[in-house]
Amino acid sequence: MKKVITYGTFDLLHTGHINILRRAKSLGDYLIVALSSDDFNASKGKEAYYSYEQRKSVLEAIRYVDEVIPEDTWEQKIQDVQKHNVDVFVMGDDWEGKFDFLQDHCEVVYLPRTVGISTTKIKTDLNQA
Ligand code: C2G
Repeated sequence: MKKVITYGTFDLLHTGHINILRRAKSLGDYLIVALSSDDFNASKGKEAYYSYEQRKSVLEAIRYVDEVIPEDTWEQKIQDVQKHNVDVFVMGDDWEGKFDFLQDHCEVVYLPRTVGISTTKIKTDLNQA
């Protein structure tokens, strides 16, 4: 079984998230999403609209997602790859190059972001509505 992992906040789920999840799953047979905890988001300077548990429930309902684990630190990725026997690490290309250190442990793939949509844009547009 070829296992894929990706990381993120996945707040206010949108087609950009769905597109990366679909493409990540297409690279293997089993997709793990390491979902940013509320505390980790705070350390990223992000405050998600939905709580970790709410975001987790949404992700678990997506056909491409096989497992959701918590992302609590920047430093857990190597341990996650080893612990879950991950073959492929996937992120959007806004992170291009940032996680190349994982190449010693698994394949590292950066996929083009979906243009024109983001959680930040949703919040901004709604504030102006
Ligand atoms: N994404 C995308 N297209 C968009 C928006 C997001 O492909 N229009 C991708 C991002 O590149 C990322 C994933 O969707 O791979 C999740 O995005 P976020 O929830 O914004 O996650 P982020 O804040 O980038 O956190 O340790 C890594 C971090 O947890 C990543």
